Amino acid sequence: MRVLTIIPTYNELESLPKTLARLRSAVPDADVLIADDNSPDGTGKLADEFAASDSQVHVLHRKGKEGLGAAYIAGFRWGLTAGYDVLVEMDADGSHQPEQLPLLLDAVANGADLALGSRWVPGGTVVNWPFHRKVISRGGSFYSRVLLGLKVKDITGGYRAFRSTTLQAVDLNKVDSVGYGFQVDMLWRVAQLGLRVVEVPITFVEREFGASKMSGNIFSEAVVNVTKWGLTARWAKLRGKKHN
Ligand SMILES: Nc1nc2c(ncn2[C@@H]2O[C@H](COP(=O)(O)OP(=O)(O)OP(=O)(O)O)[C@@H](O)[C@H]2O)c(=O)[nH]1
Ligand SMILES: [Mg+2]
Repeated sequence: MRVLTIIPTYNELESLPKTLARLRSAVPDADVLIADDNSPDGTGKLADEFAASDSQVHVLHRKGKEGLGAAYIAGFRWGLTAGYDVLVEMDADGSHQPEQLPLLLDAVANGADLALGSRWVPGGTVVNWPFHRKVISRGGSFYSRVLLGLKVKDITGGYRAFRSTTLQAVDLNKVDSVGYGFQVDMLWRVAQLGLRVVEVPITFVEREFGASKMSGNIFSEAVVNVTKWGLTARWAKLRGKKHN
């Protein structure tokens, strides 16, 4: 399996070198694509330096901050064109431990169309998160699960491995969510296609360096979208039943 790990970055000068070094040593066969949104702190330039000295590291320079979702979509397109079999999402800040990537890759090798790193299944956990973050994450997953009728426990998690055929089956042009909503959006599309989603327990470690890009807008985007998708799907089901 040819694996590409996509790492979106926005001002991750301190975190990126550590994450990259850990990834290259934990899974040396996996190539890396850093998708940088023209970070003012020079992360993109640093990424170029890594790429210059390591032929398995690539950089996608984007013109400005357009959100995590847009960076991943561009990265997916790049990876699909280059012919990778598995495309991985990984944060730059160390929250997604590169040493646990083999667990996700094993799940794909064993038949998963999408392997989800999960904090909220037995064996999964979060290190260094304040109580309110846990409540938001678990509450958000619970709300999405109930509204969308999904069985997955960690719906907003962003440590994921997609089989290339899964991304080919999803209409990427239609995915326009920006923040956490992007993760829910992708999962909702994959689930609707009836593909095989497998949750893998991970230990998520809160970032040590740099600033969070989580914002109120990102949060409300996710809540609004999930509510819209959930109600639309229920309405369609209801109408379908009435016509029968
Ligand atoms: N290219 C790009 N990357 C982004 C953007 N927003 C966030 N990222 C990256 O996406 C990853 C996740 O962002 P974080 O800020 O860590 O979000 P978070 O994990 O929800 O927040 P924390 O828990 O505070 O770390 C990091 O690697 C960021 O650098 C963006 O607009 N463009
Ligand atoms: Mg983070």
